[in-house]
Amino acid sequence: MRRTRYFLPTLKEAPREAQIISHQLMLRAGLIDQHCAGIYSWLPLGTTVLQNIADIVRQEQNKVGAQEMIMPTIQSADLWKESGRYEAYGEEMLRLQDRHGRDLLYTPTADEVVTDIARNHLKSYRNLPTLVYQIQWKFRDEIRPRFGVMRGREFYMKDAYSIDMNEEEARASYKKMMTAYVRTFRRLGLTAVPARADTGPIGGDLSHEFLIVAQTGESELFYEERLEDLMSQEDDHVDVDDIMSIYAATDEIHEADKCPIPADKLKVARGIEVGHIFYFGTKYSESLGLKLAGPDNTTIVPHMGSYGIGVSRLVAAIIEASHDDKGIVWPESVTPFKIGLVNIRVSDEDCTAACDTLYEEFKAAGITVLYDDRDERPGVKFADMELIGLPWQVSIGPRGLKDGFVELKNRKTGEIQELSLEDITTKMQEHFGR
Ligand code: P5A
Repeated sequence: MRRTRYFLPTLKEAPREAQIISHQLMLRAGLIDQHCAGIYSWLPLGTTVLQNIADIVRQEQNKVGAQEMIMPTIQSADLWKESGRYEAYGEEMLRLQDRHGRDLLYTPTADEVVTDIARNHLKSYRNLPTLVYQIQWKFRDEIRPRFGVMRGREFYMKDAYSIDMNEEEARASYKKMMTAYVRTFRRLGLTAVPARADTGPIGGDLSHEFLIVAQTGESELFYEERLEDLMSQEDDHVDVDDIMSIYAATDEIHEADKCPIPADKLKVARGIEVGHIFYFGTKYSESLGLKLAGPDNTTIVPHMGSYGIGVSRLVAAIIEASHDDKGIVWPESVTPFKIGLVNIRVSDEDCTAACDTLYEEFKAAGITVLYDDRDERPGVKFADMELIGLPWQVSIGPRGLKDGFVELKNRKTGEIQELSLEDITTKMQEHFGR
């Protein structure tokens, strides 16, 4: 993508209303635009990151056998009246009416709709286990939306739902999802801590919150240190029983005098909740009358769970976990472009020719690249590149070119290498396995 053609409005200063670094950087790097309180437009750069995160979430859901579907954002209130949550949900629910005066609402979650679909279409225990998910916008009329997309009113969530014939099978689905979560957060370059949590208004009896350790986190977190290593190791292997056996709790349920972890192994930190999973038994299957034929002429009431990941919140959480004083430092797995190519002097013919060639080569190799071809001062271009945080910067100036080299900079380490024009493409192709 050529920068002269790309809609990327960067800002030198952060707007005053942005209190935390991720919100400041998201506004400055042109990822989002505030529409009104807690509601944002995603600009091209932000949209690409959001979709890259959603893709990783999707791949890991598919890998454990969850099936993607799409449920409505506007839902009929009838179903919620039936489950008893239309009144109970309170002011966080955005309620609307259609032209016939029928009550509707904008989905804050889809437990009711999934249960309704199941009761319409599932007949027998042989249809179980059923594991489905969607990646869909949600709305919660938060009383105090803040920190940008971290706590928005409209936000993007992956919500999965499991339907099983009994508690034992439901716990197996829960562990499957837990495995998918561990792999997802590892691939996003994050260390997420799965903390035992109260189930809150969702109800039920088994629940974990996944929290990213960051100073600006809203929750306080207590956990055994070795959990960090298990959650951040780089392979696909997940020992879910081991992970679930390790102590981790938020301040809501942590009791210092009952903590099983010796003080020298206990870590205390702040965390951002990026995921929350629940096993809630027969809560919705009972209230909405989901019954299936069981074995030997019996009837079963399925056991259910629901599993959320805050996809839009993750964009902010990744920035909280990965930035420096110059800007964002994207992990390679979610970066909007792999390479930022800087033409230091567009008026120099050789320089521009070399940049154009390299740009075409990267594209041909399937490596995404943002090419800063603007007629701007180098300082402005470099500051922008640092701000938007692409993992690799390639810069070409007349002086280096005369001696036959271009500069390759690693955004994270700051390490700079001088390479020939030929070597740079090969090196990047090898690095990205192209
Ligand atoms: C689980 C899936 C649920 O809604 N029902 C379906 C369950 N859980 S939850 O914990 O309430 O939300 C899941 C994740 O969504 C993110 N999230 C938010 N992100 C941005 N702004 C908000 N206002 C917001 N509220 C929830 C969190 O990451 C949460 O873990």
